Amino acid sequence: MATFADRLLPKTLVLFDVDGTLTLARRAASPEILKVLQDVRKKVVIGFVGGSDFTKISEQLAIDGRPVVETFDYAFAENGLIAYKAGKQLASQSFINHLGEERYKPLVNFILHYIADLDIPIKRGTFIEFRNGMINVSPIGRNASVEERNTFEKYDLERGLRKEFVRVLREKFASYDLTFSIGGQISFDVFPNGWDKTYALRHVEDEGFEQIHFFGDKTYKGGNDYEIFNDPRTIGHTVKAPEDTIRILTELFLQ
Ligand code: M1P
Repeated sequence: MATFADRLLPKTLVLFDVDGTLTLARRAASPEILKVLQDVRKKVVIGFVGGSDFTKISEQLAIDGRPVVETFDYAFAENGLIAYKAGKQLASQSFINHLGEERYKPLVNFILHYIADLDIPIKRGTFIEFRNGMINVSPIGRNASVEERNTFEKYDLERGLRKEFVRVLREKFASYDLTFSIGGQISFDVFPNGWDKTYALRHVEDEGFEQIHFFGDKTYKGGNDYEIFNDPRTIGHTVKAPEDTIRILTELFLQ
């Protein structure tokens, strides 16, 4: 059971998506939002729930080089498959253990063939990123620069490249019970059904919180914030950018 007795509202937890909610896509958080978060933390308990891996989120949310597990009470990367509370790592499962090597190999082989056959203007490197709780698949490759990302995102929006890729995978690997989630600019995440951001709630459900707020930008159906935003355990807030997050936090907790 969490105590957080130093907070004015110790039974209120506020969780945040990262990209589009606390930061611009893949960018570092602004000093302004980091200051608001630390002010809010004096009142309530705070945490982030990102789809990305822990290292990337840590870089984005670091304050003066301090580890994020010191500046957030709960840190959930890969939808909560990597989880920390008060600086200590919590036990979790892994994608490969869940799926098994025998089923994983045909999936990876199919994805790599599909990407090899895709005729897109540029390709870079790291087309599949293997993470603890998921794999991340990118047709252009995760080594793309910021400019290349932006160009690909536009190109994909016009052509529905990722949507079609995901449609094919859903059909071909229907028996695998996997979720394919387009959460960012150049890729999509693949994880077992139920391992969306609601997975993070498993780590806090016995902690005695009376209110759990969630802030996210991709709260629409198909977005990677949809499930946790609509979960009956959370009070959802949709934002379009970090400025919205600051505004709502100020209205709710800083006046
Ligand atoms: O947090 C949203 C997504 O951010 C990244 O997506 P992309 O590289 O496509 O912009 C990835 O880390 C992805 O896993 C994550 O869901």
